[in-house]
Amino acid sequence: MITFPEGFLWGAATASYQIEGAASEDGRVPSIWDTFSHTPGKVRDGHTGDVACDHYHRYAEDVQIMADLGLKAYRFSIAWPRFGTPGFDFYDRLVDALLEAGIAPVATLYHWDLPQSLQDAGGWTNRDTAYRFAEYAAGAHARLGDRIATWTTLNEPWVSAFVGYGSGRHAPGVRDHAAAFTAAHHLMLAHGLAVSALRAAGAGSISITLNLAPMLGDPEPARLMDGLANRIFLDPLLRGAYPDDVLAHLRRFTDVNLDDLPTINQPIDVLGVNYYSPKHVRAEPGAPGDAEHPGTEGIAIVPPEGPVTEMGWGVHPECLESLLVRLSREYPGTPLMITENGAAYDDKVDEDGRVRDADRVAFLDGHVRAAHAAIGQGADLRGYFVWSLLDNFEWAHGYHKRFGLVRVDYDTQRRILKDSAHWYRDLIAANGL
Ligand code: IFM
Repeated sequence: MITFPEGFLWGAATASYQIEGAASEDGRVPSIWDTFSHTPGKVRDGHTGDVACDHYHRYAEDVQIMADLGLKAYRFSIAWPRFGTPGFDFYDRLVDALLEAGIAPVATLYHWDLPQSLQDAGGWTNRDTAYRFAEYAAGAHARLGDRIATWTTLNEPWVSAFVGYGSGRHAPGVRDHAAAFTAAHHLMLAHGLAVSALRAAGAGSISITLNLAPMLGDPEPARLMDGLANRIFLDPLLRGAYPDDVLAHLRRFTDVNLDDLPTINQPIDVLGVNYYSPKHVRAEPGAPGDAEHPGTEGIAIVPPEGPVTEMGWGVHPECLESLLVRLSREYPGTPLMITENGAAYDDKVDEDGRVRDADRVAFLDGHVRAAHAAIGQGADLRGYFVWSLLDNFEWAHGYHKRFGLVRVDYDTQRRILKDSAHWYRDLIAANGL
């Protein structure tokens, strides 16, 4: 039996556009994902988040499910497009229901649903967006700060910048290497400004969540890819400087204002880590380079060997362990939280109505054990959130990829607890395995 430290925070995560629906209710304004998903050819089968899991209306049922699972915390995101509208009251209702159920609300301020009006002015390539974000953060805290203890500024800025503005696979669908680096810098500036605003307002615990992908393979390409995906955020945020190799690379494409670094480098209380999979790379002369890692000509990302999830992502729990240990050693003093970990599988509902997702249980079991092993090696890990509570809108894949502990039937909105949900409930109850 492995046991986690007392008070370890077991939770599950979701995000506004992926589950809420109610896209044009109560004053919500369009976001870049509304525009993108309604643009033909951008999202598989033309799926949109218009209805999603209808969580906006069914939140009470969903909170009851969380309570039944014994979740200690729920990580959700606040839709910026509802800020300043009557629809923002939804978060009052949600947070109150969570607190009543004894579940700690962990709020993310930005999980990719930028108001379209800001995109029309340049989005994250416009420095002003960072200042608008800090205003929104302060305003959201003014409304909910009396009840939300933990505030996360951004979810996965690498994805916002390099998938949104580099490859264009995500909203806003821009393909421009310089824009991607500029967006990354402005996202970090937005974080820093928001941390100051939240701190000044008395926010309890403040964090940012990064998706961190260990790079495996030939050492030199792996180091560059690590710089472009991981250290490009870790170092400015936690050390106040771009790593030299990253800065040299970035300058091939654009320039950023290095005077922003002290603003970016605000003390935070927790670093959120989203971990799914490593990337395997090798030197390959003549390779064009990957659009999400601008300028990696001569480097190829190679398909994983061994088992993969429905996303095609390799299953490597040992990389979670080494990542957590690395973070604790290279960026000491910042407690860690796994804010997302999970897997998409092609679940089926059996004739008896049960979802036997043994592959997901095995995935989660392996990663929870890896997290425990990392603690044993000194990683200051405070909690673990499964992605995701519910099956939901998986961005460009639409509803085709199911990550949930809970199955959602999108025709009826019926929720079915998968075997993994029962497994997770038992894990939480025992605080171990
Ligand atoms: O669904 C996403 C989530 O929005 C951000 N992290 C990764 C998940 C799975 O792709």
